[in-house]
Amino acid sequence: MEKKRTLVTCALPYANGPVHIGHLAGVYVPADIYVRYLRLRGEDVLFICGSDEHGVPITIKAREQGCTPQDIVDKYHGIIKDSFGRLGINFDIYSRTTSKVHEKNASDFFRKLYDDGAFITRESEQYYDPEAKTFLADRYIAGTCPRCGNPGAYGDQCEKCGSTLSPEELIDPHSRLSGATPVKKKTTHWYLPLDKYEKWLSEWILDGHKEWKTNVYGQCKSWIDGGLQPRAVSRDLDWGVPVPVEGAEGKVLYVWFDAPIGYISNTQELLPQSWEKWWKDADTSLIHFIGKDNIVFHCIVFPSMLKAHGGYILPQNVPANEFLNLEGDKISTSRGWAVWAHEYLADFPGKEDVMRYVLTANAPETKDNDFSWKDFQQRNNSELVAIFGNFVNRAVVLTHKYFGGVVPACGPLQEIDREALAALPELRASMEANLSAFRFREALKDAMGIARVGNKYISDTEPWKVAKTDLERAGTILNISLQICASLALAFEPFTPFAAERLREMLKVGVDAGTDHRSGEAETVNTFREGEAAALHTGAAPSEGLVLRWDLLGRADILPAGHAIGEAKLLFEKVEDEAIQKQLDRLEAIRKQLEAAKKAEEAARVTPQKAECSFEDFEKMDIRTATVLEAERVPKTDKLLKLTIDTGMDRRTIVSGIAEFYTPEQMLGKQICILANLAPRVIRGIESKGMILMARQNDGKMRFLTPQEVLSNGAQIG
Ligand code: B3M
Ligand code: ZN
Repeated sequence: MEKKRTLVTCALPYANGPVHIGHLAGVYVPADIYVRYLRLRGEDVLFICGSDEHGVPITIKAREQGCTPQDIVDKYHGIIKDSFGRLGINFDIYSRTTSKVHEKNASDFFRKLYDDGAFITRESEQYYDPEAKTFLADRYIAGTCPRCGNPGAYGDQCEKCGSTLSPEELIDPHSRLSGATPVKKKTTHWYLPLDKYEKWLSEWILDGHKEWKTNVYGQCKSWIDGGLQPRAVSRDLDWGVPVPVEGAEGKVLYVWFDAPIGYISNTQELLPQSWEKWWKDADTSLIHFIGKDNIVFHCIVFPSMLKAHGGYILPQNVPANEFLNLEGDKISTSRGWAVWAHEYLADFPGKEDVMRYVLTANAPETKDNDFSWKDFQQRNNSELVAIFGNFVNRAVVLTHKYFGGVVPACGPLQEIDREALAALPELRASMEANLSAFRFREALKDAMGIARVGNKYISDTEPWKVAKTDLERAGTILNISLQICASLALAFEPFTPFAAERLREMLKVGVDAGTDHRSGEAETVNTFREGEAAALHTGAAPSEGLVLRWDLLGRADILPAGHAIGEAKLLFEKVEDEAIQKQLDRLEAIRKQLEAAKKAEEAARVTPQKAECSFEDFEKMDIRTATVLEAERVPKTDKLLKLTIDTGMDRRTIVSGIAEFYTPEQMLGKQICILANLAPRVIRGIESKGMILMARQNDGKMRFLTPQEVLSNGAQIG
């Protein structure tokens, strides 16, 4: 029988920064779990990813850092690829959208749609930098945010208040390239008329894929119900895949047009001869793992592109996740509020599985979820160490102690044995249902359920006591315990592959890890595990001996009596308080920095302009220079100073609420500006005639105004 064939893709991360735990939890860990599970079942799976190396943010980062976009993507592609590899996220290929294969493939894809008349062209007015002589992406325009006054808002978004903006809305817009004021200039682009695909999309998704996750289905429905518009698929930019059409100089494919084609290109790069069966054969089921912000591109835009092109299969499912927060706050790359994969790997060597476990246990599958370091420690210490690790350790150590490291024979079963064994197939069935429905949190609970069953069983049966009086019975208990260990080696292989491998070494069993699809192919250039002679995926299946396959999970006869097992090894180690405190301190330092930056911003923020006043209104005010002759605090107040001033016209008293900002001594002899004709008021029993003009910052800080050089008192201002 032909094996079931599944093509799994993960969103191609932008190579303008490293990946963080939000990416891992939302996309890469669940995808890897799914792939490992299918492979254990013996299915044929191809797992494709790579870096997304085009788009405006990469060009901006390059400009900020004074290097080329290629330098940026080279750097981050390396970091990202390395992190995935070390976390055991075993793509068959991790390539990049700057590869030659992709450039040609994306270009050909566009050209076919172009030749088939699938695009429409539209002329529009875009912002143009007359000094730098280039069109400006919205991101390249900066100005003041009309909502919050942030002077550094961008033409697409204000990062301070989160508003989505258009360049038209910015106050005082200027080019980030030259500082020049942008002008509008006509330009022509190609558009994919999504409106033409509306009916088809509605039938395919809304009628045909009601089984998709509700968050995904719901987003698709609201896009489709809202009415689809043509989408531009090209940009005026010098970084990207050139538009392969005459007269399109200076234009590249829009990054969201070329990136998903990257999935196809990377498959071609890996399997130059057999890639088509993965993309064009209706028997292949295509699954895209993505974050929720990518839903429209994977469910609406890319399928429309594939449909327009023809010949390609469409995604069978798009199990998009929601977002992960960090210690209660939104993860943000620009604010540095994140746990970076490569930093985690450096800080917690050997604990790749722990992060995989915790991110799965808290996966934001149905709603946004939170990662906290305390929870990380707690899950490691009281679940992985205390339950899973503890159980396995007891079973293996006792087998060595009483049976010389050989699986003892299983004697007659007692009720307690039957109960433990009966729980396993149930948990397996539940795991299968959850895994195939992309409910990885629940599936992990089931796997942990198996460890709980084992741990309780060995605690309740106490083989270390029984062995003293009834070795045969102790043998039965340990036989059953070891069978449960073997089930755990299977159940945890998708979730914690490194621990599963250590467990297999302890049990001296192998695993059938799937096919190397490259055999029989021409040598490929960029396989994920470059230079590694070992088989792909989860470790080579041993040529002889016991080999675990998914269908053995839950059985009572996985390990035959007489099978020699290996030495006990620790599956997990405790995470100490100090390690957690170090992480919390790091985050606290970031929080403080962010707060300080926020304060500074608030201080710089401009309050909105007051309602218009007439010249006549203004003329009523008599504003003049004056000099402070005497200054003293008003008794029993914190804020008030009593000032005697020379106005050039008279000596008078003004009571002013500036004691928080100036001592009486600081005011003495200073030339200031006053509103001279303000109606007198009695403040704390003192008659105050006039008002000192003060500039007040948004954070409340105040400074008096003083002429640039000393003037005669009574000089009129206006
Ligand atoms: N690079 C966006 C993202 O990482 C984008 C995904 C492309 S998938 C084809 O959110
Ligand atoms: Zn704003």
